[in-house]
Amino acid sequence: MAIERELRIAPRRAIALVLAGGRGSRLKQLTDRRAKPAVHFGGKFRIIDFALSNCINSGFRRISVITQYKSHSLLVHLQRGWGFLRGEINEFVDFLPAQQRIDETSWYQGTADAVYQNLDILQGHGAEHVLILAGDHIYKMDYAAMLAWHISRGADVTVPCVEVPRMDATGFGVMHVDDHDQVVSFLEKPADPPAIPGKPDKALASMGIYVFNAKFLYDQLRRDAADPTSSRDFGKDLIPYLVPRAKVMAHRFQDSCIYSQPDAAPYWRDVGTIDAYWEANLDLTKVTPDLNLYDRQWPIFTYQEQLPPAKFVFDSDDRRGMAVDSLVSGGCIISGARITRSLLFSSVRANSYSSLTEAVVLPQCDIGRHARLTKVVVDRGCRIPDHLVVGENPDEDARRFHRTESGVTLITRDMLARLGA
Ligand code: ADQ
Ligand code: ADP
Repeated sequence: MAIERELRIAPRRAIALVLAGGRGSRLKQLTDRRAKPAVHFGGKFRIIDFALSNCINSGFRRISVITQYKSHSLLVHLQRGWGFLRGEINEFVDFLPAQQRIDETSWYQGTADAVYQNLDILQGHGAEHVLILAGDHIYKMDYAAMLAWHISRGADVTVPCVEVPRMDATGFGVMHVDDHDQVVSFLEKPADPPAIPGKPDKALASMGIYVFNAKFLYDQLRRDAADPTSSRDFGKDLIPYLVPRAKVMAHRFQDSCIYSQPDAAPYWRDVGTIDAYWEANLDLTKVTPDLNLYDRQWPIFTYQEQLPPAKFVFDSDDRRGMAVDSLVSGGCIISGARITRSLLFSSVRANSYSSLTEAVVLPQCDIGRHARLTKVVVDRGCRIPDHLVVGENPDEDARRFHRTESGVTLITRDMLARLGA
């Protein structure tokens, strides 16, 4: 009975730290002015909303977001959308910007340093467990189930993991586990990732998030900070150091646990590149997307402006404005334009004779008359000039915009300004 109660209240007694300071440089110009966790996703969300919603849905109510790189857009979003927790009953989402609390000369170095520099604040909360999360993954996960698993296994640290194609694992921490799922080896971003025994094409990748017993974490952060050879990173330093010395357990990721369909593949995406970002957004336009955003048991919370409904109108030439296999958000007006397999964020205007195909269009864009865009990501606030054609001439697209090898073109305001548009 006592253990059941302990497991039930553990999320309320824990603290969740969301690391949101990284740039995500592989997202190219999309993160020129905002950190990756602030990047828009899925028509009305920001990437960080997924980790934060998982916290709320799992019963974690004390959440600190650690920020560093270009945090303005992220902070505005969090202040507007995530202020609903109640301080008077010890619930909060607060911010820990890099502020040189310990070493007056440096910003956060690695991820472990970002936590270490806030040790005094963290200890002040008197938490029993610390959940360390990344603000830059898209997934739905029951952190309470993971914490209960961590407690019941008597672990010092728990690292959730997913099976990924072996050669995709070069960007991840890759581990081996024993028969009881205790981690026996951990290699951060190996050039030649070791396969899972018996599964030569798969590797077991760390999701880059961790459950720690609080006191154990604080001791380890102090030890790491005193080690001049450490780069102060969880994946590069702390976890590999701990694997042979402590009880580090690997927890198999399950898609928001009890709520997912029994046969659904677990959904976890690090939308770290323009291609992955475009694909994950476009996936939502499929009849049955891999990510279910319509699950009322596991809602994704966000800030949303008050906007009128999307509107589809005939233009003055009697041309029908229409969208098929597409998601169109509030405030959009589709006037005589054709939208196919596309995802439009809020307040996009698509004007007469324009067409969008496999386009991801961020908020407040204006698509000029006769513009024809295919396989694009259009950053917030772009005014696409009349007659612009993208997606039909790779060389020209690469010269004017950022075009990936697989043929997705990213268009930003700065690129359009350089064109004189
Ligand atoms: P990476 O994703 O490469 O690998 P990293 O770039 O350190 O890890 O980012 C982790 C998280 O911390 C991100 O949410 C980022 O925004 C944030 N962050 C990065 N530097 C920060 C700083 N100085 N201050 C505050 N926040 C910061 C990690 C692990 C791998 C694992 C992958 C899974 O190291 O082992 O496989 O995540 O994606
Ligand atoms: P969001 O991330 O909300 O979509 P924007 O795309 O408008 O916001 O801008 C991202 C960040 O860059 C914001 O913090 C904004 O203040 C800043 N910003 C926008 N335009 C400029 C500019 N021309 N020069 C410098 N900073 C800018």
